[in-house]
Amino acid sequence: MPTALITGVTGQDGCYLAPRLRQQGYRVVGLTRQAPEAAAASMGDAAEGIEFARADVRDAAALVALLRRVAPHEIYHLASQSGVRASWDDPVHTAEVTALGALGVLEAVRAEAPTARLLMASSSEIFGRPPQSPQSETTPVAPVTPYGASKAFAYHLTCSYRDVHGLHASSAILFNHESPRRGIDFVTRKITAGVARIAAGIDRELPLGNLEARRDWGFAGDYADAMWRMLQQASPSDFVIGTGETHSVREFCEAAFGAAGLDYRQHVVEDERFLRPADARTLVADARRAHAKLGWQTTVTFDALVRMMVEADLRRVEGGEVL
Ligand code: GDR
Repeated sequence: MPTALITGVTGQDGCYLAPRLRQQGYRVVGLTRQAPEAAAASMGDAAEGIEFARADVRDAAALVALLRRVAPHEIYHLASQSGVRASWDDPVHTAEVTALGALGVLEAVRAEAPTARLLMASSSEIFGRPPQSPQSETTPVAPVTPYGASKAFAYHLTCSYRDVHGLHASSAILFNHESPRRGIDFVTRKITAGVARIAAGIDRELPLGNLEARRDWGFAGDYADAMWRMLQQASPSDFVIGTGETHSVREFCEAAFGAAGLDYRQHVVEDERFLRPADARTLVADARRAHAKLGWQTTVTFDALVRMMVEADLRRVEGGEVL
């Protein structure tokens, strides 16, 4: 039975990746900062069959000891401070967790598990405000945010550890990916939770930042599939993962409010508190390499994704959950 170690297992992507690996017969060890009971509770059904290990990714010695004990065949490094807006509020913390945490994982793998396969969860934010659209594996890395710069640091060192130390290490350059498990601070979930509250009469308005920002939004379950496929390749390499379709925040609002029979223009208000010091304007993936080499395809359209998220939040509010 192969063993997979997933860092940041309680996050959205871990909740899709862990059950997928379990279904395929992996032993899955999930790294979390939380107590195992709290981690399992936050993951719900997705926690089934996972062995939890507790450590902070900034603790290099703990990572080394963990790899020695677990002896993983595959490592998925998903742990991160993943809020772009939040990275402006605390850039040093972001760099410690997202940049130095990734370096600690690379070092631990080099020292204790040099034959394991490593997947670094990277981000389209490494491209900043790219001169070309769509973005592919050859687009220049030029981040404009503390989060993007931290992910770029991890990306460059993953290339370097692969070339210099011969690790089977690959970066998945993931564009925005969403689901009903998305954190409430990200714009898609903020919108669908807002729709559910407004539909239930709990709220009337939804304050948002830049409505014209465009993103390539896919379904998180498909991105977990891409990560697994990447580690099944004989040789390591980096892949851009995204749908190739772009929509504005405004279009997301229109679709999400529309799915609940509402008109977003009557509820969405622009609020400068949610504007960012710098924001990537249009990010859209050219994932042709992933299609060709990994046989990877998306399975959920933009409209289906929006409906899935709105319906899940409507059900939560109906069930008495406070969003
Ligand atoms: P992003 O995701 O920064 O792209 O990073 P987010 O959903 O936070 O923002 C997307 C776009 O929406 C605009 N926006 C708002 N965003 C938030 N959060 N709240 C608002 O009220 C709001 N109004 C408008 C933003 O300005 C932005 O343009 C995500 C994260 O998951 C990263 O970890 C990941 O690496 C990238 O996607 C790919």
